[in-house]
Amino acid sequence: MPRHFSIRTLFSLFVLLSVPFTQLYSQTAAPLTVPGKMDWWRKARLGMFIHWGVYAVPAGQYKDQEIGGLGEWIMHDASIPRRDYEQYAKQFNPVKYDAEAWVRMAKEAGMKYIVITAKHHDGFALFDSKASDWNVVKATPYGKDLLKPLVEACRRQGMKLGFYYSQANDWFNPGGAAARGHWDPTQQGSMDEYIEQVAAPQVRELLTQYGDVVELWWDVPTDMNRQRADKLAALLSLQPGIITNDRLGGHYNGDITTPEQYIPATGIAGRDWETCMTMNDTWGFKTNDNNWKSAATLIRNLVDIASKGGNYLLNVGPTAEGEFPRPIVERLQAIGKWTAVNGEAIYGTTASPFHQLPWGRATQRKEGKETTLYLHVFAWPKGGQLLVPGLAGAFSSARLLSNGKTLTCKTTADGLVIDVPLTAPDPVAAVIALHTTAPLDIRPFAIRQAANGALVLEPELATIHNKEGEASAMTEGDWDARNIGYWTSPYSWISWEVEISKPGTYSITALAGVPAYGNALTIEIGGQTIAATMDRTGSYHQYREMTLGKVTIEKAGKYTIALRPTASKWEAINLRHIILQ
Ligand code: FHN
Repeated sequence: MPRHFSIRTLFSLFVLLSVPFTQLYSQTAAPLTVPGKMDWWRKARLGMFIHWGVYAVPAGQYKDQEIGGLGEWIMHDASIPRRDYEQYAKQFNPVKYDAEAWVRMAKEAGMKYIVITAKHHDGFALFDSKASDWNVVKATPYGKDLLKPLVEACRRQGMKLGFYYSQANDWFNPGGAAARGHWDPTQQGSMDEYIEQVAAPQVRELLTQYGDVVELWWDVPTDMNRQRADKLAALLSLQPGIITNDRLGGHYNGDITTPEQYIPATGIAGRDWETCMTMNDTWGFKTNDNNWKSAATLIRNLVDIASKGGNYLLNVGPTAEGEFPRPIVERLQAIGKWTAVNGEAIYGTTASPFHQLPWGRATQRKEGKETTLYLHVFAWPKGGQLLVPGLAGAFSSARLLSNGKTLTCKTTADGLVIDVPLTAPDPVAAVIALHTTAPLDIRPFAIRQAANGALVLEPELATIHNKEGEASAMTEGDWDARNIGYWTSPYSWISWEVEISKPGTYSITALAGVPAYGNALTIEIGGQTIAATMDRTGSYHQYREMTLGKVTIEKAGKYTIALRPTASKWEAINLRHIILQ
């Protein structure tokens, strides 16, 4: 047994030996019954995904052509014959690979675990596998196992390490599946033999020769059936307490759900979940993909995900020489600068207790009777006061994490008002910590009319109702101009809680971007339903004020305003706001 199996593993092995195997992997693949195995993971919040392999050599180009799509899919997308693709392996010589530096950059960014592609869909193993010669030791001039140095560096620096393994898609080893069909006769073969002779032995190698493995990240279960999945799932007991995801196939749902390239609008109730995301548009390195997300976006994504109780698995695609591209290094440094100051508001916290906040997100930390609320302010208030809508109860003080400064706060009918500096201590996400020993008391917040009588309904104060499993409408955009977007499903609807103090007849207008040929929807308020249409503006980003109709409110009071698409005439739109005037 490798010398660096941790105490955790030894303890878990003891637990396992006392549990009949049949109980370990139940039919619905309930997580391995090692008590508390998710605890560290739920505290970690931020991990590094690494997509690295032979595909970094062509890096998006084939026969002098730019190949669109994901860098790691180039063999498939350009239908590159195996014998041609093998030539890239002969050029794969990552002489600049420095595992210590990689781990240090992840650690300094505030990442608590790394998941690396041990083998992606092109079948190329980054490790010394006896199950297939299509690996870095046998097929490249580099000739050495790439995972072992990373394992050592992680152990030395206290970083947890997991492996991504493409268990079904394998475009090189005969019998492997291909999501959109094979293109090279040499790919033909029995998938069951491929599972038996390549996938299962390689997963066993990964789970027995590289110390503690904290995550096994299955991916794209093309042609996976129960019988094939069982063979692979059974191997997980080699690593007691290992965490796996929902992508094995064969109806295994693993321990975590894996939203990819998006953040679920309201998290995923009842599941641990991990949003995986690229910093540009490709997982594997591409020379010409420079569509980088800003560091601010990445930091706010981390906050948004933590506020919904999820983890962020942020991707790095190293070059064929073994280096992180400069734009990635810069973003990791910026994330590290932010987490160094504000990490206590992320690590070990749980989801926000608020339904919605107009200026940003919240996380919380409970320790016995002590609750610390962390307010992550993206849109800093202009007038020197921050309203936390609906928050009642006494808060002794508020503290700016950036400099420890104490802020005064007072309770009002609308919620807690905090006196804040006129300029944001951090333009990306400034964090205010509120501390209380009393149970949190958050009242439903109703939007009130402005002094001129206007009732402005903004995205971040809306409740977005998505149908389970449907495409989810969500808020998006810059924090000085948020909109509700991805509103593709007519079953998603939105509502606001409002308080109308002045009865009368109100016009209802919308500021929307309507790319399609008009939309139909209904507006419900106080038992009245107004049918409305939205005229085409030309694109999501061409916003125009449009009149939706009129409504008469007879009585002052609290109301719910609901906007429901008309299913027969609905196309996605971007909605910036609704105003009743
Ligand atoms: O096809 C893969 C893709 O290459 C990449 O590995 C992502 C990462 O989550 N997973 C699959 C696409 O969903």
